[in-house]
Amino acid sequence: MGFTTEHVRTLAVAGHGQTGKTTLIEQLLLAAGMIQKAESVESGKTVSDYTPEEIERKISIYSSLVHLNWGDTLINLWDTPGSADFIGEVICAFRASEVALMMLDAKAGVQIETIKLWRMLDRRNKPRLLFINHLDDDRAKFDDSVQDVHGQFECEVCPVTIPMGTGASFKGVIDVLHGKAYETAGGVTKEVAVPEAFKGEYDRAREILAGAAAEGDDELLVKFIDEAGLSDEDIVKGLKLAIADNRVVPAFAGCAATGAGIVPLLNFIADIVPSPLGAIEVATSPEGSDISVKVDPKAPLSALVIKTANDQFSGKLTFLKVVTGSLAPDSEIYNVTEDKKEKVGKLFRAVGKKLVETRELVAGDVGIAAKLPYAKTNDTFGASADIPPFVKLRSPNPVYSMAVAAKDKKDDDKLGDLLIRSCEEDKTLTFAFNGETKQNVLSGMGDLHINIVLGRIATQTKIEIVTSIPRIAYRETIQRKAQSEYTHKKQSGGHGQYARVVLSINALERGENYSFTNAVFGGAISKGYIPGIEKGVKEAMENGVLAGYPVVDVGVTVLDGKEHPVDSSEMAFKIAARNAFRESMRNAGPILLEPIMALTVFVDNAYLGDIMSDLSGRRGHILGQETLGGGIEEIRAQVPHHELLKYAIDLRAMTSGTGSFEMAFDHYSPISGKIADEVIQAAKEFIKQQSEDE
Ligand SMILES: Nc1nc2c(ncn2[C@@H]2O[C@H](COP(=O)(O)OP(=O)(O)O)[C@@H](O)[C@H]2O)c(=O)[nH]1
Ligand SMILES: [Mg+2]
Repeated sequence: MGFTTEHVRTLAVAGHGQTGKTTLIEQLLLAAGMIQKAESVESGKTVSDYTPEEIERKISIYSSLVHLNWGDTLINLWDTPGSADFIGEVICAFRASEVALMMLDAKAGVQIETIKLWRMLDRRNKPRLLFINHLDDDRAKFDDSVQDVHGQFECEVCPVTIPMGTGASFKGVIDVLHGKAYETAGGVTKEVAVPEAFKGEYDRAREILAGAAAEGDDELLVKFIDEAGLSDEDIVKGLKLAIADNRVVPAFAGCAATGAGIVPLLNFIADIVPSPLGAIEVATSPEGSDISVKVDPKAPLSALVIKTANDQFSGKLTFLKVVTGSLAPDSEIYNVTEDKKEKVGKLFRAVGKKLVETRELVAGDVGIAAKLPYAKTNDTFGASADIPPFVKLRSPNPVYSMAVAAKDKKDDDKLGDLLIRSCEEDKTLTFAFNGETKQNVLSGMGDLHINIVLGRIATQTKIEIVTSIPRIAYRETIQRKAQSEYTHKKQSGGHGQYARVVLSINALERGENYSFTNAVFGGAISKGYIPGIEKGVKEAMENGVLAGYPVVDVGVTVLDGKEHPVDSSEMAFKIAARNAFRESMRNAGPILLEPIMALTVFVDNAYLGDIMSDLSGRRGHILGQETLGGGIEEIRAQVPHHELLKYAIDLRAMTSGTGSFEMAFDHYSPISGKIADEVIQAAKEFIKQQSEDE
């Protein structure tokens, strides 16, 4: 069945882990008749947690796509993981969706990942709905949860549905917009009149909703004030504008375990949530500037690869969003990013792992193409090669790394290929050979993330993988000025070699890296040999004199020298310069520099003291601390990278799994004494080991 763009809705269901996202999706599918029975996450049989990794761990790891029909509306939903380890999957789902449906646990209110995800949505200015779940729990607090979100994010939150009781007395929800109540018992929901006992609450909620709807529209505002209220139609009209402009966050009450609150949510999505029509994707013009591309079914085809995945049964799956035009099965399209033609075979919609063939994906819709050979996450497809490519998503900085190798050396290449393929699917994963430390390093969003990637490869291929904590990329620099000279001379028999270089080195500001000045006076060295000298200096700077780490923040000035009319060469000057540099460095107070990371930690207030003292034990420098809503603390600090290699694991242990952090390289800072001695000793052993291996 074909859908027009106006009839499509795409939402990403997101929120802190355990808030009930996967369970909610079961109920939404059940209500729409897509499945016959809602399964629990514990049973391992839910539609959206279907991979072996998810079933084993009972959490969502990948963003899975489902769709359902509600009246004549097609609703696409992404079930996203709540753990920060899998944020890459959430980012993909956000990109594919016009709106996010944020899940909140009514007994916990705003939680750490709620804050991080909300900030991400703010940066994208993405409208969102709020589903306040777990209202059957005795500790559930609906109004407090609304206030929590309002206070934390300084946004207008207006309930569209409100609960009838909470905990054991929770009966269902009242649809404030249509003045109806929905009672849920024994898995069955029936529509009833608003009970007398809730009339007062209903009236108050209706007033708030009407006020929110009136706000952005002068005509509605006049009506609201003059007529002391708005009609259902006027509220719908006002809310549509308010949501599209991201001015209001409509909130819903419910219980995903029983399906309470589902029907009014689906009605709202179909009637009021904006369709993709006119939504904007940013692309890059041939001149390199940003251009806005509006979702438009009438323009020629363009589409965006949201992500790719490898399915056990169907092979490679490409999840894509059509931005303009429409995509038909058995067509030929152009992969603009890879500069290749792609043959599209069948097209599908998904219900988790189940794929349903579709005849068309219209602008704004999301779906799946199977077995496209070239497609990679972030690629752009077009009707022709001249379609401007969409901008690539930026991925967050990795927070956890592992050095990896195959136990059996002959598997190393295969392991490398598989990891490179994983990085193409998952943009928060990087795999690279670090020439400095001579290690293959896999980096990602946490130890769980890395272990799942490696675990999947190990089970699928039987390659035994050895992991270790990666070596740190230290640097070396100098503390003072020094000068030295070196004469390279080999003049016994045949064509000789001769070069003499006098140079001085001085310390530069941190981060300035390198400068090279030729101050040779009166032609003591011909101009033609200067590049050879610079090459020699640069070579010497690749391995410092302390522990063989790259040398940074040094200014080099060539002062004088001498050449021989026959025996001098670029090579001879390079060798002389290299030695002169090393000699100077030894005399210039060489020191080690270690990388310092900018760290942001989010923890519940109860752990603040522990985290602070732990950070000082890690030689951390606290920059600031802020109390956020919901009893959450945000701590910003600078901490040596060396002290953070296992922070993902340690923070989890210290906070019973609730803490979360982000980090990025900040600067290099000197180390001395025992800490430096250990680094130097370890580097010497490593270099010795390397030469023995060769
Ligand atoms: N009592 C109750 N349990 C719920 C509710 N929603 C989800 N759960 C349970 O909470 C746990 C986490 O749910 P899940 O859907 O996996 O959360 P997700 O991590 O957000 O996807 C599971 O044990 C669910 O059965 C609810 O509204 N009430
Ligand atoms: Mg889940």
